[in-house]
Amino acid sequence: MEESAAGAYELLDPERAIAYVAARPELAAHLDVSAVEDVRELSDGNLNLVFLLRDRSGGGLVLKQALPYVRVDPTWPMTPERARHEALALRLHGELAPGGVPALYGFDAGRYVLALEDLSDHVVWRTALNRGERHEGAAGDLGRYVARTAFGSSVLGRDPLEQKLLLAEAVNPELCQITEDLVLTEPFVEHDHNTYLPQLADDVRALAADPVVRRRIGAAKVAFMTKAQALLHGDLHTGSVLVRAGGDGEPRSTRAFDSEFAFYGPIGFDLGTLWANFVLAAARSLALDDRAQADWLLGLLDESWSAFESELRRLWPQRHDPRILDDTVLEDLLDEIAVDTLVFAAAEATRRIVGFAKVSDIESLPEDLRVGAARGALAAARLLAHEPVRRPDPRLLAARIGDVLEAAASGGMSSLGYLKRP
Ligand code: SR1
Ligand code: MG
Repeated sequence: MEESAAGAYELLDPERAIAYVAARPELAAHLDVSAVEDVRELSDGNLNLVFLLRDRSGGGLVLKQALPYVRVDPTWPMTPERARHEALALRLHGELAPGGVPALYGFDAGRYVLALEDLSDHVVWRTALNRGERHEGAAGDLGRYVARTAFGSSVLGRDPLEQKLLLAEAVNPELCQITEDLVLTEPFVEHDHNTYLPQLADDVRALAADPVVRRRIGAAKVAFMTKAQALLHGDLHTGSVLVRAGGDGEPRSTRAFDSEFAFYGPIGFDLGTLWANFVLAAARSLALDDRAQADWLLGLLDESWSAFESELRRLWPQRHDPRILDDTVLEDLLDEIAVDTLVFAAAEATRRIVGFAKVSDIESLPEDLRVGAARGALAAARLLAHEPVRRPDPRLLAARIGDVLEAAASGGMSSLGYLKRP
């Protein structure tokens, strides 16, 4: 039994997972408990227990249980209520962006368990990217997912009374605090959570002391805490995305999962998190001397943004209140979201190099290559934070980021992030 503020609850293990499903007739359509052939623990994120159960006739489901602490650091208490937030987001996002998230088969508020669609024919996108694979169309799918969920959960597409009730239900203070600390504060100050290779000490100091960075990140933190535009995924990095390539009669599939950080926040936060992780993947590719893959990855900035923008424009005629929301409002909103995207991307790229939760794109590189990749990511973050406060051309931006990453990967950049003279 595990204690939480809400009381004690029993944690799952492989045996209990079978008994759990057996006791829930509503899950029988997805798994034949009398014919279970495999129960696998998949818990590889930072927070939760995850089990995949499969039966002999091809049925299967996933059980995900929130622990009352951080899985990778059990001394860090964490509300299991986050499971309710994930269920809320999965339900609403599933309605607004069909096929964009795993199906939710059930939610158990007493044991903080979600029963989810078996997506074991998919792969975590970060894993695929680390292998140098390309999943064409996935970034566009995610741009459309963000547009549909943002439009449909916000006052743009929803009755304002209903939207306010949803917003109240989605207030997620503990998980937001993690992001406020880990993404938008700690990497830019001295903190015990910060760890990095000693060769990067000057880069980290220079970034944190840069007055433009401090001003933009500070403003971004205020925006994160106050700009309740839409029900976001809240943690939309490439490790929160499952992809399946199309072929053999199966369509392509892209699913955003792990939405426990969902809350009403600035739409650019989801896009910026994605952008940063494309940049980190590109830094890895350049460290491995694969410029073609890095160019493809940096092209995903444009692919995701263009899909987002086109979808928002497509939905715009269905806006809830066209009496006063005319087309100029849409243009201003797109400008605002793009500018937010830039700075949230800067924060996410920085924290994945400096802060508590690192990424395998960089961490799995041998140390001699890791320095250049990490230095490039920090320089790219600085570049993003220095962008003018206007809607960028993502292709031109990507080209500049590519140059910075390449210079760092090839040792052509000093520790302060400036290009060395040839
Ligand atoms: C303590 S949680 C650390 C990180 O893991 C999650 O996936 C979020 O990205 C969070 O910042
Ligand atoms: Mg996660």
